Amino acid sequence: MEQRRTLCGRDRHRLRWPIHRQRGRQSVTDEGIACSFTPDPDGEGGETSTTTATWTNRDPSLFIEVYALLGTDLVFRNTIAGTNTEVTVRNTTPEHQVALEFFTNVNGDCYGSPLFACGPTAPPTNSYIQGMCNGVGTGPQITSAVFFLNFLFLGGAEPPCMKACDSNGDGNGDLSDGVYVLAYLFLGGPPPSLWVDGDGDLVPDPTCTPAAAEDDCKASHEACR
Ligand SMILES: [Ca+2]
Ligand SMILES: [Ca+2]
Repeated sequence: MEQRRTLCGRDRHRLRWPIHRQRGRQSVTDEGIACSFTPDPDGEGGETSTTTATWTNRDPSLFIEVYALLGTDLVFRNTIAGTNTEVTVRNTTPEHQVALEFFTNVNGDCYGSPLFACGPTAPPTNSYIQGMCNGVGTGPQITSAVFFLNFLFLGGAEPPCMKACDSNGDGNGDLSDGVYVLAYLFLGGPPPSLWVDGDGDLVPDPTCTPAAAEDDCKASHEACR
């Protein structure tokens, strides 16, 4: 065993991909790799931010090489024992992926696996229909305008997706948004600006819009799930 380890260690750079990457250890992890990102605790730059990768390891390798991957920029970080199922890579950003290459000997020759890479899991994107402040149904009704006015002035329930209550799209949520919805419903006023004409009849339809991070959208609207 020791002799084979030495062989793999000695030859691994010469035998690095593309020579052997598509052979050998194609399925060393049972369920792929999962990653999570931990930002710098003091929030002042990324010196101590980390990305941790975990995986199952049903067939331990001789060793595993660990890389940080940013776009197409692959940077070697370190080599860890083949029995590991977790590694933490430092000085990463949320955009970084951790890439692993598993090495072993096959018939006395050293093989590296294809790269297994993962990035932090993006939070799910909530979607909303602009103008539908209460998030119920498929388009604004008088109840959604009343819901927003209740929230603004009477301490009513918080909207599931605050951005949706900005019916006229001016960036503020206020009384004019309730008026805008009522004008749309009863006076032939324009629909909310984020609606698009989904069926081609030249009339904008209630449209699910993915919320941006700053949109304060805690849950998807019922019709957008
Ligand atoms: Ca508004
Ligand atoms: Ca339409």
